[in-house]
Amino acid sequence: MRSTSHLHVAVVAYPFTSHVPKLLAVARALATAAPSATFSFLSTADSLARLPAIAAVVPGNNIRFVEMPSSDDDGQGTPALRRMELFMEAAEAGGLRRALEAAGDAAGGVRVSCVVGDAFMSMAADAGVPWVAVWTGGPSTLLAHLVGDALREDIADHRARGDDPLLSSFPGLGSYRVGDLPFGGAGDSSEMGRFMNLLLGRVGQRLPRAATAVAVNAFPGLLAPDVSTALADALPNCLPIGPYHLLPGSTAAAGAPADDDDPHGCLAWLANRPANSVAYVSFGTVAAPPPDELRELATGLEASGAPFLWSLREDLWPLLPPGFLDRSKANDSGGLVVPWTPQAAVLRHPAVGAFVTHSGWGSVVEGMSGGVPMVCRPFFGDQHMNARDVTRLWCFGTAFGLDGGKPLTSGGVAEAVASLIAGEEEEARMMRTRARQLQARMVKAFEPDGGSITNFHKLVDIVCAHRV
Ligand code: U2F
Repeated sequence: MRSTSHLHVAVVAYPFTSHVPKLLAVARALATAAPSATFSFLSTADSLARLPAIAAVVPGNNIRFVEMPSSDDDGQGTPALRRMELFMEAAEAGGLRRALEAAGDAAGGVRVSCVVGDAFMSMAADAGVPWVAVWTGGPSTLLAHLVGDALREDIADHRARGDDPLLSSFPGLGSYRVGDLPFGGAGDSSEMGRFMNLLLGRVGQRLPRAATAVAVNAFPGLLAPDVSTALADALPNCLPIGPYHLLPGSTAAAGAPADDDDPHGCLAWLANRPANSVAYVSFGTVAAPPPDELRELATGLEASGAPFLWSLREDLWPLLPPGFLDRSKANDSGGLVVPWTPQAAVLRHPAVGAFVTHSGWGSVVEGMSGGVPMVCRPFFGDQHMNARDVTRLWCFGTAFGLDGGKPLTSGGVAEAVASLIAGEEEEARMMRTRARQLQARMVKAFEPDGGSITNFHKLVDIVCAHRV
């Protein structure tokens, strides 16, 4: 246990989508490892209000929650993109610095000695104290953002010509295609695309210049060697400590979620299903399939013959095929559709045998931690690169929509799900085996001398080395 007098660490969240719980998992782990230090967790009031009560509980009771102003707007009815823009403009214009000062005042005048911040909050580079950045997305995508403009220029020609070569001239990116990249695609001309490009462009410039260390949500040895090497070359103290949801002090490490984290009774429903029989479906917190795909997916799930648990935003339920929800409510179809699940626990449940996912990075590593093979349907951002890794590097799943081919159809879903769950063919058997092998490697990484734990202790030392 470290001597931590006058140590005040601010953990700064990017207060949108699923970034807050991921940063909180890191904060809880650090606060557990350094119980005499003070931790201030900074996020907006509404994002903090959405966290389950259990999130605040750590043995040393040393995390305090500090509200960051969301914007001049009241947030009610303001579109999500506008709220993100207003928040980031304010944070860039001195808002983060003022929030750190306020955190110091609230801690009895003990100034913040180190910022551990979501890499999206890259204005922390100018906060005047060491900045430890936490990357929540796919690590290969981080590499693409670090190359940034050089890569954009190179791919513009390819896109204009409509070819899709491997990115062999960029270290670490040689297994990916132009079409896998998180920027430069059709979505980039959207308002959201422009906002994310600006935000991630700043991240790519500031991280190598100003970060003291960068945490990534992977365990050592998971990434392809050329990706790991390129990240280590580009970044100071690049530390794979993940998956973050398994770090010491996390709810996953502590066991099953509290009942109020499972208001729709998903775990009880799973308890009545045979091992490896259920298809779990979720597209995370942002992505939504277009209406025709949603219907194809629903029809395909029913046709697969597998029981399914589907986390789907309620505003999309009216788009499901006629009678689908009634059949699932009556349990005739063997399905359960709910607006939210305790996903990490669901994926660790023995009944789950396949995961239909948007391949957001958090979902990919949660699926691995359950040893569950995947069907990917990537939409935007890092999701194509993540799906590429699932299908070609780790080979424990299939994908729709990679290389511009194989769109999601009901027949494709039925076949992929049935095959991953119980297919006798060699490929399906191998995918199930590889999923279990990845899970076993992840478990090893969290043993006392495992790779993630060793790196986590290095991170704790870096964070605790700075005091006021
Ligand atoms: C964006 O990701 P998302 O929030 O859409 O996706 P994930 O990284 O997969 O994280 C989703 C989290 O939400 C949780 C789930 C994950 O931790 O356990 N969750 C849940 O608990 N219950 C549910 O019913 C549904 C989800 C972006 F879209 C991705 O491309 C990026 O990789 C990601 C990076 O942070 O951010």
